[in-house]
Amino acid sequence: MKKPIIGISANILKDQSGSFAGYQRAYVNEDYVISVLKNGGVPFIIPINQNSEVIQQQIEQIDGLILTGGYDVDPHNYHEEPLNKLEATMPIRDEFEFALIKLAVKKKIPILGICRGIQIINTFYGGTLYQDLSYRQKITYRHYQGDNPTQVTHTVKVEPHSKLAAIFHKSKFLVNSFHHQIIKQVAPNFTVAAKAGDGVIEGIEANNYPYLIGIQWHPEMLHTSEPEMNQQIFGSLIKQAKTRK
Ligand SMILES: [Mn+2]
Repeated sequence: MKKPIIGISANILKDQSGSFAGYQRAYVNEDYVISVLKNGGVPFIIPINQNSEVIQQQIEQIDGLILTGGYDVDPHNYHEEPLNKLEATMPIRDEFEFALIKLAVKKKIPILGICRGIQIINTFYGGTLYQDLSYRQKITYRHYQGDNPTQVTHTVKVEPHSKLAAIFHKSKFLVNSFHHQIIKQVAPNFTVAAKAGDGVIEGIEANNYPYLIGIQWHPEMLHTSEPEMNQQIFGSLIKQAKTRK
C-alpha cells in the first residue's frame, strides 16, 4: 500500500540580512517534514499562492493536511480592528489557508492545525481570538517560552471522551508553548478538547467531521524529546489519511 501524502502549508520567510536581504523564500520548518516521514507519510509542502485553480490541484494531490505555525491571523477575519499587541499578519496566507480548509473538507481530507493552525481553523469556522494573551482578564501562564523548542513547559489537560483523549491515551501532560495569541470564542460546532492549567484553550475538534483537529502546542518540535506524543498525534493523522487511499 502506498504511503499517504500529507500536505504541509508553507510560510514565506523574508531574509533579514546577508546578500539577499528582503528576498522571499517559500518554506516550512523541517520538523514538520521529519514528523511526517517518521510516522509513515509522504511530506508535500504546499506553497502559498492566490490562484484558486492551483490551490484546487494542490488539494487533489494530498490525503492529509497540516496547517502550520506562523504569522498572526488578520483580526479583520474575526471582525476586529488591530489592537496594540497584535504582531505581524499576512492576509494572503489567511486567504490561502481558508481555501485549503474549504477544499480539503469537501474531500473529507483529515486536517491537523498546529499553533497558528488551530487559530486559522477556529477563525475560518466563525470563532474569535485574543490578539494577545494579555487581553485575557485572568492569570495566564507564560505561553511564549524561551528558545528551547524541545522543552515542555506547561500542563495540558485533555477532555475525557474527546478525539484527543483517544489519540494521546492520557488526560494530562506537559507541552511546549510558543504562542502569544489564544482562542477567545470557540467556533460553532467545535468542542474544546484540551486546555492548559490556566484555562487557555489548547485543543479543539470539529463535532461533525472525522478528523479536523487543532492544537496550540508544537508536537512536531518534540520528535526527539517526546517521541511518543509526536508519534501519537502525527500517527493519528497519517492513519486517518490512509483510509482515503
Ligand atoms: Mn500554550
